[in-house]
Amino acid sequence: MSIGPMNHTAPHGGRTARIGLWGASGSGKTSYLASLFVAVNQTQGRWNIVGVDKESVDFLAEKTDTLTRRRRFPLKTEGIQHLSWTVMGTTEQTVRERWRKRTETVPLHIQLDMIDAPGGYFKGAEEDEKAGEDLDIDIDFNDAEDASAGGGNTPEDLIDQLTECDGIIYLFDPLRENEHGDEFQHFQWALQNIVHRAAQNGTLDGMHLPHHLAVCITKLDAPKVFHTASKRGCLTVDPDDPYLFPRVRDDKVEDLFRDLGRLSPTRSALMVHDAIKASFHPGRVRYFATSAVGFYLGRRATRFRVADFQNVIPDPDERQKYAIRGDIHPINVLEPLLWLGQQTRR
Ligand SMILES: Nc1nc2c(ncn2[C@@H]2O[C@H](COP(=O)(O)OP(=O)(O)OP(=O)(O)O)[C@@H](O)[C@H]2O)c(=O)[nH]1
Ligand SMILES: [Mg+2]
Repeated sequence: MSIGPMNHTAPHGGRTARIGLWGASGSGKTSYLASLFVAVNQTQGRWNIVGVDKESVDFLAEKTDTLTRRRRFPLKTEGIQHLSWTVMGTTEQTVRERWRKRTETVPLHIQLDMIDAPGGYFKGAEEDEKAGEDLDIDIDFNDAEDASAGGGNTPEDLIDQLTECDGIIYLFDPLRENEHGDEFQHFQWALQNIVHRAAQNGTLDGMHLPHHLAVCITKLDAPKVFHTASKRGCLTVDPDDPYLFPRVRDDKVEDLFRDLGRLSPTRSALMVHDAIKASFHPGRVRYFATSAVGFYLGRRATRFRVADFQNVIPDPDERQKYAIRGDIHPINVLEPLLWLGQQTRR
């Protein structure tokens, strides 16, 4: 597995999928990216990832270290950060011959240009103060100067950049929504501006945005989210997973999104769900239930135990609000990226 830099010209000649991350402050955007290297490693050699430039190489190396060795979460993002990675693997392709069809395995390289910005930007110019309260500010891997490299650095610039993306990963944090109930406020400011910009650019596809959208429920490992998914009968296990970690059934994720939305004081996530339906092409939206850190697995345990699953605990050093208890086992971190990468190649 490599995180070294590579030549910017893709060896496969494939096109780059530009992907933006969208989500309120503290919804888990940076943690999601920070867990990507481990998520790729989990595939046991089926996928590999390399940084395209130094900033992207350093991001993977530093953030992986933060989550896995230091067992801490990344700090609140300052400014817009551009990251560029190539994810390499193989895919099955159907080949039509004269009398029959057959599948063959072909190399697949997905160029990802990612944008990570502070969640406060999705509400417009006004700063989100609440989200920073629980985060430590003395160790900063997100150098503000680096972060502003490669494009403007205001909420309006972020809207421009998202409008130009092929795919968007929208992170919905049910814990934040449960506490603040302001998801729709965040969502609609950005959405209305993206639609407006796409209309100006002439890229609207009828009444829909041209983007593919991966809607990711974050923090599945958190007890409130996990128990809701469990009570609603949404959980399943992948028999190929040696640790038998629970996952949300593909056909239940969208229902879970609505169920979690109903638990919030304002039910604003229900309006987000309706707004997604109104603005994105139905065939271009997919829901995922994710966790950057995944469930806890005891040192000697060989499989998931529902009696002891929490991998996020109060920080014993009290430097940050939370710390990570054991190894991380990202859930559905690579999958949305592969889905977006594959969709946008077509
Ligand atoms: N339980 C759990 N908590 C998480 C997870 N990912 C992130 N968190 C928590 O959410 C907090 C915020 O995560 P970040 O990744 O910084 O969120 P962000 O969206 O990048 O935030 P901004 O940069 O402020 O917009 C972390 O400090 C953790 O406390 C996860 O997978 N599980
Ligand atoms: Mg961040």
